[in-house]
Amino acid sequence: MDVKVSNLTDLARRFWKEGYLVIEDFYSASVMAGLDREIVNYFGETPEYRHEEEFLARSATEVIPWFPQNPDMPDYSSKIADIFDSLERDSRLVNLTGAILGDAWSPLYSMVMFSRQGTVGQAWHQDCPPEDSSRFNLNRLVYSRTLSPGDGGQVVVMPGSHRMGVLPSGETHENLENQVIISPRSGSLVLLHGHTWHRVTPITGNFRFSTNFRVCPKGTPDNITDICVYRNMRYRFSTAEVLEER
Ligand SMILES: O=C(O)CCC(=O)C(=O)O
Ligand SMILES: [Fe+2]
Repeated sequence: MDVKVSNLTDLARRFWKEGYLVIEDFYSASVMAGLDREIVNYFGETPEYRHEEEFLARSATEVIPWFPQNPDMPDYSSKIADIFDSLERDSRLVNLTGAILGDAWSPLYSMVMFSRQGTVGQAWHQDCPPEDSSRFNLNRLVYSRTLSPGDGGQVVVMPGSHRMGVLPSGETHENLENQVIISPRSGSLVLLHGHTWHRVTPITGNFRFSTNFRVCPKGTPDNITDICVYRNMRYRFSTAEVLEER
């Protein structure tokens, strides 16, 4: 897809109205094939969980994270990190990010999130607490394979919810009125505001994963996504602790 300077303003306006933006065919099939190969190679079909048991049980979220660009990780490989770096350096992605956040923004890290076949996906959540509207992360999600509705693993968002405050408490995977279901396609880029209510439907087909190049406005603490808001709790990852029951 052509992300031209001339339509950057329009794309940014759409993002700020809806709290998310989907651009199909952003990356080419050959680039996606290379990314897909590395991720499948890293995880295999049935990787082990790394989150605390309590989190997995309570959050109704089954993901296994990988931070391929983080040199402090024991499994870091500069050759693999290069692949992620080159996707992130794409000038169209850089320009679009700047159009949305302004010039002052900083990268967080990239994160691949893997979900095994037959698992629940991800419950409704906000990546960080929404009380201060100036403090948020921006997800820049890339999908290397197409997931049709029958495969599950669909991304569900609530349009405009980045301005609607805290996600109401309730059922973790409930269908909400006005929700929008995004079917990721190979090469799709999905931009998602961290305060936007979102979830991932159960994985009925093969395993699925997303690659997220997270960024935030400059001056945002780099642990901005440490506390996640679910419908039944607020959870802090660094201390593996339920901060609030809801
Ligand atoms: O895996 C996805 O499609 C969505 C991931 C997500 O919720 C996030 O990156 O914050
Ligand atoms: Fe999220």
